[in-house]
Amino acid sequence: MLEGKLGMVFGVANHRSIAWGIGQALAGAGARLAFTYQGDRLKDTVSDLAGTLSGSLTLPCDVLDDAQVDEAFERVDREFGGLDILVHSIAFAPREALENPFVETTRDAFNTAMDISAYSLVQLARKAAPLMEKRGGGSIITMTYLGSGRVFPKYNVMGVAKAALEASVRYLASDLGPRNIRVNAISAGPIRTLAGRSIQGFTRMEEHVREVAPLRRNTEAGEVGDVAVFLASSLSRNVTGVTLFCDSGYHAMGM
Ligand code: NAD
Ligand code: 0WE
Repeated sequence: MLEGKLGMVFGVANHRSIAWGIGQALAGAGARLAFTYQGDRLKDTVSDLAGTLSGSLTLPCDVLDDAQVDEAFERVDREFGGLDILVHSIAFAPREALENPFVETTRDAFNTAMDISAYSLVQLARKAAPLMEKRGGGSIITMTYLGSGRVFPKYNVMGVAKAALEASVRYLASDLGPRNIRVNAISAGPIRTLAGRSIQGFTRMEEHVREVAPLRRNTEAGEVGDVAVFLASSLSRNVTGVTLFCDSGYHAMGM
């Protein structure tokens, strides 16, 4: 499905990361990938994971550092000569902003969450566009959560950032569509990743999903990966600006 395609995957922290589930699925479908990691701390883990996929690259990229972002795209341009797929699987809010009541969110915490979790998609899309244009178009995929549109206790400023992210998907789709670059989001159900499992009450949330979601089970990173293969492939060539749910159908329920 993705034979000969070139991709860049942002957001692998360890083997549980949704970005890793997506990377494995894209590579399984034939794509060659560059994985970026945030900070030296993650270098060895991400290099070891990427090393299990043939032809892959590993590069540093903290989205708060414009120089690192520029360097990452320059290297991919040099080594790949273009880009077909970009996966954005990055989010962060200061811990206290996910623990205290939302009304207590500081300006700093609000800005940090928006910068890393929403603005970074705009930044990466702008950098990817010229590389994708060289290939006649491309597919940009980001990760979101149902907390963008409804209140999940303690998701707080992340919900606000995801609302901005989903709106950014639509505005980016509008800007980049004429260059045959599609922009879509996958809204995943709760998954026990580094970012997921540190949330208190995560086990209760999983139990709840298992009880009420139409498919009566939770979401796995590999299933999100398979949706990403669809969004990266020509099967979705007429799909852009959408948020696709991969959540056992949970979003459809009112009770
Ligand atoms: P994760 O912790 O494995 O991934 C989050 C990634 O964000 C990490 O790799 C981290 O290094 C990266 N990151 C944070 N700050 C960064 C920065 N300044 N520069 C570059 N990278 C930075 O957790 P995950 O659950 O795989 O999260 C990936 C995405 O999926 C996030 O957008 C998250 O909101 C979304 N999501 C997660 C769930 C869930 O339940 N786990 C559900 C729906 C959506
Ligand atoms: O997007 C997320 C979580 C992202 C996240 C996680 C952390 C934990 C560690 C962002 N920033 C931080 N900062 C930290 O210091 N998810 C979709 C997972 C998640 O988080 C929740 C959820 C779900 C699901 C928080 C409350 C309720 C549900």
